[in-house]
Amino acid sequence: MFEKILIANRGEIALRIHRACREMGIQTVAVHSTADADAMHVRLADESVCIGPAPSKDSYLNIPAILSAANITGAEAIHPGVGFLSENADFAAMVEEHGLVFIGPTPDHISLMGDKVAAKKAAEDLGIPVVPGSDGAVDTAEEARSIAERIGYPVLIKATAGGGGRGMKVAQNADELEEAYRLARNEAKSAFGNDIVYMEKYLARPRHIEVQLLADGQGGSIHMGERDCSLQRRHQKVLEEALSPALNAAERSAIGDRVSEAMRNLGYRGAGTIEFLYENGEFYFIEMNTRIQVEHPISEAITGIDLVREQIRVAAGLPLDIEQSDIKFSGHAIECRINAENPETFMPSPGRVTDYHAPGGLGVRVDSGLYAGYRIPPTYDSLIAKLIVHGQTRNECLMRLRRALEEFVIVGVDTSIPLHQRLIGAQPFINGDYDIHWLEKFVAGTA
Ligand code: MV4
Repeated sequence: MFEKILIANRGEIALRIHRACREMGIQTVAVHSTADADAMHVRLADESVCIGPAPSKDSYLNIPAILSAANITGAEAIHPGVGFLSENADFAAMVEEHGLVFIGPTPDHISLMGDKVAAKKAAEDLGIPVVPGSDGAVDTAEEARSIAERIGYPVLIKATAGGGGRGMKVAQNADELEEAYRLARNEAKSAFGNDIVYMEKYLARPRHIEVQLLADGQGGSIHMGERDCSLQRRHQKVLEEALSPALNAAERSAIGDRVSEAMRNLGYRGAGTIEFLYENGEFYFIEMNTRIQVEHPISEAITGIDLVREQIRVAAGLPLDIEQSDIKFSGHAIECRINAENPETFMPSPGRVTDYHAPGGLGVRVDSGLYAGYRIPPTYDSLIAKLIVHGQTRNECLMRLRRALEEFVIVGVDTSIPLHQRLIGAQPFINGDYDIHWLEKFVAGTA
C-alpha cells in the first residue's frame, strides 16, 4: 500500500481524498496555487507544495510542477480528483513514466473514452445499448440525409471533440438538416479545432441516469447502482439523487450487471461512470467518465462503500474486496451542489466568508473546505460545498434535506442555497417527475 499520495486537485474534492488517505494511514501531499494557500486541505495535509500562481494553466494544469512536487516529497501515487488533469491520458502516462502510480484507469482507457465516437463504438462492441445513429463520423450532408432517413427525425448532430452539451445541433425534419449539419461542423471547427461530427436519434425528454462502476482490472467488477443527474442548468449539475425515482429494481440490476460485465471484459481498472439517457424504459449510452465524480457521495451513502478508498486499493494492485452480492442499496440520498453564486442570476460571488455553520445530525454530510474567514478565490469554479443527505426513504430524505438547508449558514457571499430550497419544494421534483429540460424551465419560471 502507498505511504504517501499527492492530491493533484483543490477544494472539496481534495479534502475528500485527504480524508480517505488519513483513514488508511497514508500521508498526503497537497499541491496548491498561490490563491489556495489558506485552503482547508492544505492545512490538514501532511505536506504542501505551492505549484504556481492562481490561473489553472499555471498551477493545477501545470504537469511539470505537479510531477516535481511528487518527486521532491517522495509521493508514490497521484490522485487527480475531478476536472483538471483527471481525464488527461498524457498526464496519466507521464505519471507512470516517472515511476509513480496514477490513481485511475490506464492511459489507453482514458483516451478511448475521451473520444466520443470511439467510446460509443467501444460501448456498442461491449454490448452496452447506444443511441441509434451514424457509424462514426458523417462527412457530407448527403450522408447525413440518408442516415436521418434511416433513424428517423428529429436527429442530433454532435461534434466528436464536443462534450458537456457543446457542439450539438438538432434537426427536427429534412428541411432543417442541411443547415444544422453545416452549422454543427462550423461551430465544431471554431470551438474545438476539429469539425468531425456524428449523428444520433434526438431524444426529446430523457432523464440523465449514470451508473457507478468499480473494477480492479483483475476480473473483479461491480456496480454501485445509479444516480439521477437530470437536474442540470446549462449542462451544470445542480442536484443529484440515488437511486433514480424512475427505475425499478429489475431495470436497475439489468443495466448495472450489463455495464459491470462490460467493464470486466474491457479489463477496466478503477472507478468509472457510464452515462445514459433514459427514455420510455430504454437506456442509451452517451459517454463514460474515467474518473471519480463530484456526485459520488450519494452512491457512498446508499451502499456504505468508500469509493476513494476503493480507488486507492485498486491502484495499489489489490483485488476488489467487495462482491456484487455484498452490495445492498439502503435508503435514498440527495446531493445539493452549493455554489458561491447569486441564486437568481447565477453570477459567481467569490469573496470572504465571514460566518460559516454546517448542518449536522443523523444522515447529513457536508463536503466543503469552507471556514469562517476563508476567502473564496474568483479563479475557479463556484462549487464551495456539497450537502449530501441520506434517509431511509425518499420522503424522509426530503424532510431532512429541507431541515439541513435551513441550518446551513454561509455569510459574506451569495450562495445557491435559496435555489435548492425552492427546488425541493416544487411538486414535480417532490413527485420525482422531471426530465433533463425541467430545471431550466423551473428557473425561468416556465415549468
Ligand atoms: C443527447 C440528448 C438528446 N438526444 N443525445 C448533452 C451533453 C452530453 N452529455 C450529451 N447531451 C445530450 N445528448 C441525444 N441523442 C440530450 C443531451 C442533453 C443533456 C444530456 C444530459 C443531461 C443534460 C442535457 C441537457 C441538454 C441536452
